[in-house]
Amino acid sequence: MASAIRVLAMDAVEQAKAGHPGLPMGAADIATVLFTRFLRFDPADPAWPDRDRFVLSAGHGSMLIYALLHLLGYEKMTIGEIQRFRQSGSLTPGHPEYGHTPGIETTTGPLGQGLANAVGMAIAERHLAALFGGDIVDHTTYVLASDGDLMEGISQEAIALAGHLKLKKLIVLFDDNGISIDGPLALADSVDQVKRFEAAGWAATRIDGHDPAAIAGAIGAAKKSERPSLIACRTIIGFGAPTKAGTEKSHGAPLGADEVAAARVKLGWTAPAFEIPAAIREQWRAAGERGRPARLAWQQRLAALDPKKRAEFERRMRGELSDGFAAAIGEVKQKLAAAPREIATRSSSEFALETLTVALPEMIGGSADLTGSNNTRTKAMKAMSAADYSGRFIHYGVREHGMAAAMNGMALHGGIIPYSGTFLVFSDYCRPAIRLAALMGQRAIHVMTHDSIGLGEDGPTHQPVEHLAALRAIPNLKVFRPCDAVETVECWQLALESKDGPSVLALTRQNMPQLRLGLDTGNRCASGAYELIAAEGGAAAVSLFASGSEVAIAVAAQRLLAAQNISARVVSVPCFELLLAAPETERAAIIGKAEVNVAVEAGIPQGWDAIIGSNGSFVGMRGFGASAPYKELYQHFGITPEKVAEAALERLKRS
Ligand SMILES: Cc1ncc(C[n+]2csc(CCOP(=O)(O)OP(=O)(O)O)c2C)c(N)n1
Repeated sequence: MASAIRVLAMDAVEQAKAGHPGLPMGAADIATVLFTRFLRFDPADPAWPDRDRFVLSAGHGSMLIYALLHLLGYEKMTIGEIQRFRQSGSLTPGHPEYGHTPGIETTTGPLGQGLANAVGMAIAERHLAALFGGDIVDHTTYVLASDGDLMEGISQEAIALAGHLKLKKLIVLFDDNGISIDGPLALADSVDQVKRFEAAGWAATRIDGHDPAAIAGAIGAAKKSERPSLIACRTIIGFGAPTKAGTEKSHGAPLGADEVAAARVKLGWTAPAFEIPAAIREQWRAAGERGRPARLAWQQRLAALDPKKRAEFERRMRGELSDGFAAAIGEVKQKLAAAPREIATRSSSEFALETLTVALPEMIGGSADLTGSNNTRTKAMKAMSAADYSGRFIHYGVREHGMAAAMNGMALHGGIIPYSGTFLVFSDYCRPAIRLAALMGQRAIHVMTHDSIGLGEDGPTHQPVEHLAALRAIPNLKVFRPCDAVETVECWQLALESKDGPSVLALTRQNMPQLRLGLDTGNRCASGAYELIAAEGGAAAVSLFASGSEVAIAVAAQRLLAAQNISARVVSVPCFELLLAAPETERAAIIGKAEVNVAVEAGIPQGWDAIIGSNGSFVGMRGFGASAPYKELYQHFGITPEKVAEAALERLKRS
């Protein structure tokens, strides 16, 4: 059965003239034991909520999972798809892609991410089991990880968190083949992975990864462990290839016709390319049917559940917001209309979260050790711990990258809307995971506070400058920068409603006046930008655009211009992506037709030309920040109403 995986992998790579045969050939025995004897799944319903999860963290070995899906009877994974490995539109892209191929739990390729996603999946499982009971939620998360996965820094964050939370239903099968692209691992690494995992609180063992009995024994023991488990499976990369096995030559290139033919002989495989002998195919199909009774029994248990509880479970797994959500938004807005607040937007966010997290119990908050600064923990939230998985606040520790990747795992698992906190400047530490959330269309919400030089004395290491632009560059990520308490709740609403992608909420440390007074029942941030203040007396000569903390500066600049009889309007721009996605006529109306456009934002200008045009004037940052009280910094860098008014006047003179 394992040889079937091996030949499919080498044949598909050969046909595509690209790909990685080595890992699938080396890990075939591990995968065969796991998928035929342990993994609980049903090809007839790849999204069955209580299935075991399998994450191929070493995504370059994609042919391993494609071969498995084909052999196990996932309907869409035909032999034709295997033959079209890496070709346009096939279900077998170079690296496994979530949402593209049924049976793929997460997009992998950037090493280390899958392992960290799996930690999030295992957290989600424990949390939902605590809420809905073991009859409904009781599954294991398995990972196949390579040397590369374990060399990546993110793996340390992930395993430390998993060990700390005692995620006993997480089992990592380490393809311990001692080879990476450059050659023997000894060139670059000499870590004892078993000791490393043990130090992080895992159960860890070392076995022969080509011995089915040893593999089964180790998985069986891991399933009984009270801790997460590492099984280091000593394997030979490219197993079966007569001259290239055990070397990097089998890692990332076709083996070549002669080697493939010789491997067939060595493996005792006589069938031609892409043909699986009937007897072996049957055994695989039988393995694929193993999980059906378990799924049907689970469905019966779900059907027997208290109807309210069942409806709630199903709603959460569908990712739909609760009926109480709209009312919760309305309630926060009403409070702000009745008693306006001059507070930092990070505090406005906390104010909104106090109500939203009650309406949406699926929101699981957290922070990378900046809870008191990010204001992401609401009063009623208990911390999640190994002793109590029902807690809804995760102390991620100083592990921004692991946090963002675990959030992706929770979102992918379903039933949870993860949100987190760190400083905006550390978005760089989360970026690879945020990018993958965007690629996979996952709703992970990042609260990122201290969003500019406005954070003040911590200085240039902590002051984001290029971060808004860098985040806006990620497709399918929404970057929100609200200007006051009302915009903050509106941006939260939009982030929560963005079912198909992640969001960043960039929030201030410093207080902001509430600019939106009165009650707006609609969401003015929904089109990404809107006219906050119209020009007095007819058409505007100047349009002033700003986001977040600089909107108040634009408002003050408008008054300065008015004193000189220049009519200006102020447009608040809380979300570029929504504005740029708005219908052309709507966008044109928001941007307006003033003679002069000026934008102000305490960041670099990159990206603003899409709004203000190449003739627009930009007031903001051109280099790094500095260490001083924030009001002085705004003066020092010339981000002031006077400078904005000056910029407008200068442009008017020139035009
Ligand atoms: C973050 C990241 N860096 C680099 C790569 C490119 N890459 C793909 S596989 C690999 C290493 C291969 O070694 P290993 O993980 O041991 O896999 P094996 O050779 O056993 O298949 C590298 C560096 C990547 N996919 N992700």
